[in-house]
Amino acid sequence: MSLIYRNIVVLTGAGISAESGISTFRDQNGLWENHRIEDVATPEGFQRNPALVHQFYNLRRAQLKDPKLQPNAAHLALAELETRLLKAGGHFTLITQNVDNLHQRAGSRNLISMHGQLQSILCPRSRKTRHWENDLSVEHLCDCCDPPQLLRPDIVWFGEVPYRLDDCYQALTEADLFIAIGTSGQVYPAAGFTRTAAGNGAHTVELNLEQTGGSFDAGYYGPATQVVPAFVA
Ligand code: BJW
Repeated sequence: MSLIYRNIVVLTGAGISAESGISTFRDQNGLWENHRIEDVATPEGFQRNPALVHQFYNLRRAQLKDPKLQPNAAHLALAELETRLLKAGGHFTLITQNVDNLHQRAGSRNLISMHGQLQSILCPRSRKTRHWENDLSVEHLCDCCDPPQLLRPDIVWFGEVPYRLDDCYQALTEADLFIAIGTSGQVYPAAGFTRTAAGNGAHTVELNLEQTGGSFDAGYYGPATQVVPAFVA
C-alpha cells in the first residue's frame, strides 16, 4: 500500500491474535462455546459469581505470560505501518477490541484499548485501575474505598461503556482510510465504526479470514498473518 492515505484508522478484533494462539470469541472452539456470555462478561454475572469470572480471566491472563505467546506478523506489520506513516507526516490510530497485550508488544504506539486490558484490574467504585499480571481472587479488595470493594478485571463487559470513545470518534471523523481486521462486527459500538468512517469520507477495507457481511468498499480474505502484511506493504 503506497502511502496515498494520510490519516489511517485500524480497528482490530480477536482474529488478529488467533494465529498467536489466542482463541477468538465466536468461531468454532471460540471462548463463548464453553461459557454463557451473561455469566462471564456482564457486571451482573460478576455480582452473582465472582469466583467463576475470576477463573475465566485468570486463565486468559496467565496465557499472556507464556513465552510461546508472541505478536505475529500482522501485529508487527501494523506497528511498521504506523512508523512509516508518522515519518511521512501522517496520523495513525489503532483501535483494538482485544484485551491481550500483543499490539503493545509489537510496538504500536497510538493505541486505544477500547474493551480494557487483561493485565489491568479495576476498583468498581472509584474506577481506579492498576497493572496486574497474576491471578485475581475474591480475596483481593481495593485499598481506595471504605468499605473496600471487590477488585475486578479491567474489561468492558456487555452493558458497560467502552473506553476512550471520544478519541475513537475523533479519529474516525478524520480518517481517509479505515481498515477493520479480524473482527466479526457483531459487537457495538465498534461494529458501527465502519459506517462512521465511511460517512466522513474514508475508504473502508475489511481484512478477515472470511467475509463478515459488513459494508466495506473492499475486502481481502485469508489469515491475518498473510493478508495484513501483504495489504500494508
Ligand atoms: C480471523 C482469523 C485469522 C479468525 N485471521 N481473521 C442490540 C443491538 C445493538 C447493540 C446492542 C444490542 N443489545 C445490546 C447491545 C450493546 C452490546 C452489543 O453490541 N451486543 C451485541 C452482542 C448485539 N454492546 C455493549 O454492551 C457495549 N457497550 C455499549 O454498547 O455501551 C453503550 C454505549 C455505547 C456507546 C456510547 C454510550 C453507551 C460493550 C461491549 C463490550 C464487549 N466486550 C467483549 C467481552 C469482553 C470480555 C472478554 O474479553 O472476555 O469484548 S464481547 C467480545 O466481543 C470481546 C470482543 O472484543 C468483542 C468483539 O469480538 P471480535 O473481536 O469481533 O471477535 P469474534 O470472535 O466475534 O470474531 C473474530 C473474527 O476474526 C471473525 O470474523 C473471524 O472470521 C476472524 N478470524 N481467525 C483473520 N487467523
